[in-house]
Order: sequence, then structure tokens, then C-alpha cells
Amino acid sequence: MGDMERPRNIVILTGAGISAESGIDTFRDSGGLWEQHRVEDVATPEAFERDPNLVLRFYDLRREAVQAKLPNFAHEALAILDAQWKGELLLVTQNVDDLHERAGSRRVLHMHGEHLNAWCTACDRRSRWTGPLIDRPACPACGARALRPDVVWFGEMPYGMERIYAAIRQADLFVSIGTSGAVYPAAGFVRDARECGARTLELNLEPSQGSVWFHESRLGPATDVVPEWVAEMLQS
Ligand code: BV8
Repeated sequence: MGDMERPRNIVILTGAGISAESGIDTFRDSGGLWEQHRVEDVATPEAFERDPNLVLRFYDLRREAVQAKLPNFAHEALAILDAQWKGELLLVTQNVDDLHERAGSRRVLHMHGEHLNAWCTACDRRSRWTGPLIDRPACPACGARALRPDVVWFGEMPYGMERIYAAIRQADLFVSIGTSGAVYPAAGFVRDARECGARTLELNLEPSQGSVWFHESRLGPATDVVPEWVAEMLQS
């Protein structure tokens, strides 16, 4: 798509940086630690196998913490775009918080799962979950005490890949917001989008690992650069 035509179909990818100003630590800014753990040591099936209590407590802490946070102007601007955009729009988030939904976004896909869901390893059903899992509560669907966080760990298949690639194939514009481009397959979406002819834009505090793949990068805090970009999109 050339610069001059107005895009019709947009794919947006967000990462921890969009929730930073809501007070949720990003992975990088806390030095790769969440609650004093290296994410690779707790966000893997092996870690869960080895020490389920450590992993359950790690997620219980974060599940409780996110419920006390609020969406910021960047989440809210994306919700306005979602409500007013006439073309296709898919907001793919790597985040497991629910701030996009609480800001009002509707067309959201959590490719790495959600803090506020529990996944029963006995019956495979997912239930809305706001409390702790450490005391092994019963699955609301089957009663088994076999609930785990409904979060995609390293080595596990992200959710919604078919839907994401289908949206990327149709996209005229791919926008990456608040992500370091460190984790795949999300970090590869910009290349997929370029190969499919989309224009690519990065909105981030600092250049990401994939910056070279973006036609345009705008650096700054999400609460500045995202509302500015959304205003441009809705005026064009
Ligand atoms: C898979 C849920 C197969 C858990 C997460 C070797 C080479 C390449 C790949 C691999 C490899 N070895 C293994 C892999 C695959 C692996 C991977 O990529 N590893 C990395 C470490 C190399 N990936 C996987 O295992 C994935 N699964 O590959 O399965 C497959 C492949 C293809 C198709 C099907 C199947 C599963 C990965 C999912 C892991 N789960 N989250 C949890 O949250 O607890 S990852 C987690 O970390 C997040 O979801 C996110 O993805 C990542 C953190 O990244 P960001 O969101 O970008 O956050 P970060 O802190 O890094 O950066 C923040 C950015 O914001 C910064 O740039 C900063 O400048 C900016 N910022 C800060 N403040 C602001 C701001 N921007 C704007 N405003 C601000 N105020």
C-alpha cells in the first residue's frame, strides 16, 4: 500500500510497553524479572512440572496485581479506533492483562493467553478466574483440582495463529506498539506483514529488535504516540 492511499485493514500488535504507564512492569524494564523470577524459569511447562507452587504463586501475584491497574490513554485510544474503524481491524496482544478490554476494545486476540482465565488440564475447559490457584480450587466445569493459568508458556503454541496470519495476509497496515520484538512468533509478524505488502509502523519508547523491518518508527511513551497516531487515522 502506498503512503497516500488510506489503509483499510489494520493489524495491531501490542506488548508489555503499552501497559507500562498503567503501572504493570514490562519484562525488560524489570531487568527480565517478574516478582524476582526470570520469566524463562517460571513461564515454561517444565517449571510448572518441577515446582507447581512456585509457578502458581508467580501467576497468583500478577493476576491479583493487574486487577488493581487501570487502562491508560494508549489503551483508550486503540478502543476508540476499534469502535470507529470501518475496515478490518485486529488487535493482537502478547499481554495477559485485560486492559485493552477494560478500555473498550472488542476485536482483541490474546495470543499468549490471559491472567483472568484458568485452564483445566483435566477437561480442557477455560473458566474466568480472578482469585488464586495456589490452593488448587475445583474446576467449575468438571470439579477436578487440575487448574493452571491460561497463559502460553515458552515452548507452547500461541493462541489464534491461523486467525493472525489470515489477518496479516489481508492487512494494508501493521502497527507494533510497546514490544521489544524479542519473542517469536510475534516478533516475526512485521516481516510477514511486509512480505504481504503492508505498510509497517512501530510505536515504541525505544527502537525494538525488529526496527529495521518497519517503514516508519515513532519513538515515545505509548500515552503520547498512540493517541496521536489514532487521531491521524481517524482524520485521514
Ligand atoms: C513457540 C505469557 C512454537 C507468559 C509469554 C530461539 C530463537 C527464536 C525463537 C526461539 C528460540 N528458542 C525458543 C524460541 C521460541 C520462543 C522464543 O521466542 N523465545 C525467545 C526468548 C527467544 N517462543 C515460544 O516458545 C513461543 N511458542 O514458539 O511455539 C510455534 C512457533 C510458531 C507457530 C506456532 C508454534 C511462545 C512464547 C510465549 C511466551 N509467553 N507471555 C507470561 O506473561 O507470564 S512471553 C512474554 O514476554 C510476553 O507475552 C511477551 O511476548 C514477552 C515480553 O515481550 P514484550 O511484550 O515486548 O515486553 P518487553 O518487556 O520485552 O518489551 C517492552 C517494550 O516496551 C520495550 O521495547 C520498551 O522499550 C517498550 N516500552 C517500555 N515502556 C514503554 C514502552 N513503549 C511505549 N511506551 C512506554 N511507556
